[in-house]
Amino acid sequence: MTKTWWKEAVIYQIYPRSFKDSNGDGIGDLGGIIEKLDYLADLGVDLLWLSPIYQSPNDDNGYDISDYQDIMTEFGNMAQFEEMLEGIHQRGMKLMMDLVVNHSSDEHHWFQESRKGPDNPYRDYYIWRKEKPERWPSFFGGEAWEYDALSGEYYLHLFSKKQPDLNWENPKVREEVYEMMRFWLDKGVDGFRMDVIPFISKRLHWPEVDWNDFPKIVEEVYANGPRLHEFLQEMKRKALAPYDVTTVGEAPGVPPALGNLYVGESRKELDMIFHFGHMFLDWGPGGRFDLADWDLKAFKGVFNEWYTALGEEGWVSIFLDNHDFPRLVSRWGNDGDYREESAKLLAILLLSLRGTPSIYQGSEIGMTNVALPSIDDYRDLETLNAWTEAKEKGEDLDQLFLAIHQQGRDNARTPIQWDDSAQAGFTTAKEPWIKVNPNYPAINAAAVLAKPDSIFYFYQKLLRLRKQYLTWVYGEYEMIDGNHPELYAYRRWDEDGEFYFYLNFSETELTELPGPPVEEMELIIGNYPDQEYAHLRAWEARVYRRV
Ligand code: ISL
Ligand code: CA
Repeated sequence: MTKTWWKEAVIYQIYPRSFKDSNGDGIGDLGGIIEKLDYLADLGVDLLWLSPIYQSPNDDNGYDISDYQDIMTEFGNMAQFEEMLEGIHQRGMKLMMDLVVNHSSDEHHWFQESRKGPDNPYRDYYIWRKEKPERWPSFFGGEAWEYDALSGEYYLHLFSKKQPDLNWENPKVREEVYEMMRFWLDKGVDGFRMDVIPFISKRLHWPEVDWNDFPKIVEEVYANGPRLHEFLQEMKRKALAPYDVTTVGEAPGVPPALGNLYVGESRKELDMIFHFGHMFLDWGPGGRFDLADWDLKAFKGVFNEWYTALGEEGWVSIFLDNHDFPRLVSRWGNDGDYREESAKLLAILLLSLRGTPSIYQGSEIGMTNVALPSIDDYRDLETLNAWTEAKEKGEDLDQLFLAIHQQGRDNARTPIQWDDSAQAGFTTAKEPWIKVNPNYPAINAAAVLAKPDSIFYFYQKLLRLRKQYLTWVYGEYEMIDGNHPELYAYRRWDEDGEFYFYLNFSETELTELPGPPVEEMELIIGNYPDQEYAHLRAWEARVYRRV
């Protein structure tokens, strides 16, 4: 296994709109990030990933970009960007930008030109068809092909209507993207997280698809297209190779068996991918708002399968939540009586599976899902589109509202709770762009910073342990008692050491711990103040080193 800085690094994802507002307009911004760099350095993370900060009409909060080489006016300007980058580097951290090049905004001048008609020089920057391919569903509801009256044809948008897909078959598009990447690389950024990168190569025979099996459509029609790997290799050669930077591809629709095509070391494509299996365990066939139960066995199975499939050849980035999913403690843990314990347990898991961990902002203070009282409080277009669609179809809105509370993307997008003052100290404005979670008086950064055994310091400690014990990074991984419905136990080992991880994903007291007698091992960290050797209490997690 080759050793590199990005395997040893820990990512911290910032969703700038909700991180910290520095100028009182209710919207997080670069000034806010600059204010909090010491906080992040103190936590001990290495690589900051910023969700998009480019010019955007914000149909999808910046994932619809109208100018790739300018900073979103609401977030600040290029001078502030440079100040921020310098501040990050001064503190020994690195910066990863979000690269959203499957699609642009419809307000990008390329699309404005492209719409004008078949003779426009930008026509082939996007994907136009006189006849509409049938039954292609978009991720955000409705069809993925939209009629454009000005041009008299249909264009493809896998996401919202305001996110037309770029035509990667056109070499000019590819050159534009590489040039834009070099613009940021020359400024000194340290890498890219690539939005839905498996989707950039399209299946040009435009197959008709079975509308009812969305995950299958994603995997077999939208992702892993015929020229994908050619494009990624070209991107590596033409844009990335001369720089010492790293890349993480967001990889929905990529099954484990295809993983090494993306991240296999010899392929020279991407360094890592975010794999998705666990993110869909609690989705029914109807998708995100079709609530289903998940079970620990399947959850463990996802990580096992990826570990086995990649072997010593490829690398992943591990995430348990991000800006598109519920908060990790609410989804995989218990955000009621055992919020602290289960948040710490999940921190152990996140930081000790094989792969580069990605911490989502707010996890380190134990932030939870939110149940905002009215649909009018919601901002995410996926949520709002689902609501409109359900209303039109006369579906059960109460049930949908429950599902929104449980699964909606805005769960992860409420402002970071900095302290217990008005608006959680996120903004001095009367109203932030989205409501603050009402639990902020109890759950906030000031509170965890004042409490020595808090979730924050637990993360800090784990981050140090990960640096101290590189076995947690490079060591082999083996699940123990994989069929256990409540216990997630595993072993990590190499020539420098051997570690046993015991995580109780339940309130049931577990009395039989598999593996060597724990009395004979050294306790490295645990989420209870003491250890009762033979028992793993509710949501208890302990890590041992064999001596
Ligand atoms: O959340 C999902 C579907 O509802 C995922 O299946 C999918 O990974 C996600 O929609 C893709 O996410 C990325 O691209 C989107 C953007 O809205 C997300 O915020 C971004 O992370 C379009 O750019
Ligand atoms: Ca602001």
